[in-house]
Amino acid sequence: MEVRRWTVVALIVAAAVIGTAAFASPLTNAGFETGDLTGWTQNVPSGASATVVSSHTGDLGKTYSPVYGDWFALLKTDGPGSACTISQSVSLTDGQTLSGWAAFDLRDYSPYDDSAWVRVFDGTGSQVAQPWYLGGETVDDYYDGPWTYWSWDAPSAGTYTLEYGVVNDEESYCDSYALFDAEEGAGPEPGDDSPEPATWVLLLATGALGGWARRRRGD
Ligand SMILES: [Ca+2]
Ligand SMILES: [Ca+2]
Ligand SMILES: [Ca+2]
Repeated sequence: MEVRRWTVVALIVAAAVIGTAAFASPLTNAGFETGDLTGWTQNVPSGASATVVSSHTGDLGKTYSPVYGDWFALLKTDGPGSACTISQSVSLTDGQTLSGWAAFDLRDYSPYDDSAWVRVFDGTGSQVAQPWYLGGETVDDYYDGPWTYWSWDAPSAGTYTLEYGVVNDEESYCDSYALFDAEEGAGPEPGDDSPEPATWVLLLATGALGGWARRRRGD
């Protein structure tokens, strides 16, 4: 009987370890904690920029800090029709999740509706999803938007390309900014008060150990 109990405990602990590993991002340098764009392919037209920064101030005065760690990516427009992007190809399993945080510092006014996005392309280069998008047509002039969480689950196993982008609308004046960050390893989401699945498993394991110890003492 004792061997069986230890087997159950070992299985529970193993599940906790696997559960924790499942939260690690499949992306390289997902949160830009190298302090640069290592792992990302840049498509930066003349006049635009893609940098990694530790803070940014919107033109309405909002101060942005990293969601995770010390760094986030900051993309600035040029254009029109000439998007500034960074992208990364990644091999995903069926149902595997990509997630992160994005914010838009619009610095233009109607009808010059600059826009920013998170897009996913499949192995043939076709767009399969746009998990996050903001354009000047839906927000106030000079909008300093909040960090917003996005996530996307791969519909099947394969190689996908994640793209972060920003673009000017109609003309090249009044450049806007898009901000991107992501979680690189294990840990709870900001604002999420409920325990992660791995935490639940650990709590169950603790309970199982406690029950076993009580039985050993004959309580
Ligand atoms: Ca970061
Ligand atoms: Ca703004
Ligand atoms: Ca503009």
